Amino acid sequence: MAGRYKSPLTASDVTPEHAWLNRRQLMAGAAGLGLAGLAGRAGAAPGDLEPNDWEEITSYNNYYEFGTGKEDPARHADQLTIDPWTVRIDGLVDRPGDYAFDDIMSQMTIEERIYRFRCVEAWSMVVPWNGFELADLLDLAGVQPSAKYVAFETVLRPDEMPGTAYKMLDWPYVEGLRLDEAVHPLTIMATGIYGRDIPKQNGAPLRLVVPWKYGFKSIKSVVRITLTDSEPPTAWNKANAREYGFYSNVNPEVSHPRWSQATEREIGGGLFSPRKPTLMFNGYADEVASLYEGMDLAENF
Ligand SMILES: Nc1nc2c(c(=O)[nH]1)N[C@H]1C(S)=C(S)[C@@H](COP(=O)(O)O)O[C@H]1N2
Ligand SMILES: [Mo]
Repeated sequence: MAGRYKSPLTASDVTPEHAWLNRRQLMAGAAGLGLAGLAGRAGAAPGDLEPNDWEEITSYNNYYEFGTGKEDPARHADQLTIDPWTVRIDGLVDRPGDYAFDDIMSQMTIEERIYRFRCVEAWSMVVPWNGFELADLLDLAGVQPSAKYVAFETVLRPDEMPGTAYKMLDWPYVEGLRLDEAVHPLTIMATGIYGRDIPKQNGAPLRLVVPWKYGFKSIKSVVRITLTDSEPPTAWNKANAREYGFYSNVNPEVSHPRWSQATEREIGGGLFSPRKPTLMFNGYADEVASLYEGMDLAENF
């Protein structure tokens, strides 16, 4: 596996909220290599990543299982039971089974990753996630050589998820990555924000974060991860294949059929702040462009 990506900035550089490290996020790190992942570190990337504040990140959300309004998840997601939680890892793996969230956490190294987050709706934030590399979780289960894709599934509990009464999407919410995307060191399972447990509206207790793809790829509250040899179906592609492709890499040159993706509105930027140019692969081209060498990115959108 490739070397660990070093986060360009840590939240401590820019905000006092970093002081909030709760027990679960801390102990998980302490069990592995450690707190190195939480400490400040130098890096090579642009230094313009100022994280959004806690309030913005946790009150403006997309989580359709709790409703389609941006305030619905913060209002309704407290109904979701997240303890106990298990993730079934199955398909083309050596050790399929139900992995308890706490057991996973005790074996993972929690790091802080400050990532740009770009929704397909053309707004963006910067989020200081805590989490671990998906590759490390997949190593627990032992990926078999025949595996080529990874499929993900969100919990489906109609009693706790009022939005699922409406067939906005074909529940449960599902997503997928190619295996090389899944094991890329930028791809994480996020378990925290600002050192606190990730709030339910953001996908507690663990959600995927793939920073170079549109936000909908970053599936929340994951209960199942399946290694497969063929491209898995994805919720938004099933809903509208013309508008939402399997890859959904952030690309300012490929417009959504109904709007341009060339620029984005920064959440928290204020009413009169100018739109920001959207960057190829959301600013992570140096790290990930090679994954798509030789591919037509307009065709494979
Ligand atoms: N299960 C599930 N995952 C989901 C969604 C959803 O509706 N259900 N919305 C997606 C979309 S469109 C975006 S932009 C991000 C939003 O993440 P955030 O609320 O933490 O900012 O979650 C993604 N993951
Ligand atoms: Mo989104």
